[in-house]
Amino acid sequence: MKANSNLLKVALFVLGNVCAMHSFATTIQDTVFINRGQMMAVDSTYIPYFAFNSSSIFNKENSRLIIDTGDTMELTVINTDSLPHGFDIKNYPNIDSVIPANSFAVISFSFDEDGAHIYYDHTFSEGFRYMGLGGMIVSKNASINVQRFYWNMKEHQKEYNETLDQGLAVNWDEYYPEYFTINGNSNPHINTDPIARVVGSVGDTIHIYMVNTGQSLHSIHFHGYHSTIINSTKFPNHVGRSKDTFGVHSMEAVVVELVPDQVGEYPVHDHNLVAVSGGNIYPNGMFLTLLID
Ligand SMILES: [Cu+2]
Repeated sequence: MKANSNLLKVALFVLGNVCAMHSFATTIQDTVFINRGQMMAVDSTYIPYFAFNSSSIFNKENSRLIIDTGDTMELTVINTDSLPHGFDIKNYPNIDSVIPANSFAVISFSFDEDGAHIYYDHTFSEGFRYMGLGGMIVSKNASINVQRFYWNMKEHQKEYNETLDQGLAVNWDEYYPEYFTINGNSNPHINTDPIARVVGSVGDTIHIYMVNTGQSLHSIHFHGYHSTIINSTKFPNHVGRSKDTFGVHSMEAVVVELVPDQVGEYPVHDHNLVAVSGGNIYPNGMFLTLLID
């Protein structure tokens, strides 16, 4: 009887380990479509645009790809456009995929640490990425119990999108963007996006995942609170700094932790003044509020 019960214990132990291993390394599937469309800016101006969407219907907001740390994502990328497009992940080795018109590719990736990453179209000197094809991948450590918000920041100069749309080159030295978006929206619409608009309570632990898929530097200024950098792709040595302004360079990611210490509604905005406008109208740019009760 003793021997049998030991055998049972061993069997349960092995089974337990197999289950634990299984729950640690899952492969998940997702699909994004490369869609061509027109982005309606905050003043109802239309701008030639592309986006990675979850269906073949164009939407100016790029899909967020969310993956648990340690899992593998098998992503099908379907190109619905009449031109070839690329798929790459910033700072990730050996992807560099080019997808012919009306074709698809399957791309696998995984991340070990909690953080924000950028997937994008690297072709056409990143002209298509500027025109919209830049999205966020979130690698989420599910054992960290926090509230998460996501800001994919871009800026646009209508004339540049139109020039690139004709297959022509632009001079980035003369770039002067007039529209500024987070997840495709400008103020006041950013505040109606529950993924972007920070709502919480005093004492909450809030993580804000920021990526800049535009061309310009965005310096994000928080009123009311300091936050702590917990992840930075460009300046890993800045992790741990507690500040109220966070520079996010083009094609870089920064994750900050906010633990509100007071009640209130406080603005967050790009510290560069033009970035708080949209089509020359203030404050229709990169501007939202934190609402803390
Ligand atoms: Cu301010």
